[in-house]
Amino acid sequence: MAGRVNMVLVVLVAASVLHRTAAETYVVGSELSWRVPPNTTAYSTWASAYTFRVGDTLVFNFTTGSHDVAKVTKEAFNACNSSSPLTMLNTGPANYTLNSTGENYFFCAVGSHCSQGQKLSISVSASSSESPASPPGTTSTPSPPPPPSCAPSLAAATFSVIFMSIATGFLW
Ligand SMILES: *[C@@H]1O[C@H](CO)[C@@H](O)[C@H](O)[C@H]1NC(C)=O
Ligand SMILES: *[C@@H]1O[C@H](CO)[C@@H](O)[C@H](O)[C@H]1NC(C)=O
Ligand SMILES: *[C@@H]1O[C@H](CO)[C@@H](O)[C@H](O)[C@H]1NC(C)=O
Ligand SMILES: [Cu+2]
Repeated sequence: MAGRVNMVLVVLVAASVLHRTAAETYVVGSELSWRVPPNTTAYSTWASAYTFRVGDTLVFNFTTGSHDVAKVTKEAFNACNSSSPLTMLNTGPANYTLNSTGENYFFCAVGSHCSQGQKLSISVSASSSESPASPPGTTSTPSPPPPPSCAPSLAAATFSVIFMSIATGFLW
């Protein structure tokens, strides 16, 4: 009896180690932080290194009053139109926890910062969806890439528990 219980425990512990559900936190722009960038591709280049998921948090690091964060529609994003944002974050640093899949659009509504490139569009995946390898990361960013999806290992672990229970049952 003890052997069977131990084996099941080992599998369950392994499953919990492999199954990382922790949401990621991303500092937007990494060391650039949230400011008027030196070029208009800086934030799209930064975003291309990551796979964003619902539940992950974006940290917009800026000084209150110098910048802000407007979450907007695609149309407003393309036009840098800040007249009716979906969400406004005025206090920096500002955390935004992603809560919807698909494209999410953000820009700074101060002055002409948006048209100068202080804008970020990201593609957000479902939190539990399976994702293959991380996209090729830019070597200029120090942040680690997001962990791989945990779905396959959890399925494998569950199967192992069932299989071992049956197998040890037969041995008795
Ligand atoms: C744009 O600015 C970012 C941030 O400073 C920098 O990493 C990147 O190399 C620049 N890209 C170009 C094309 O100059
Ligand atoms: C924002 O996120 C950072 C990093 O996780 C955390 O240290 C900070 O306390 C958060 N700030 C707020 C206001 O939640
Ligand atoms: C997502 O979060 C924002 C900011 O907290 C909130 O305004 C918005 O209603 C949320 N959307 C959904 C679909 O929960
Ligand atoms: Cu700004």
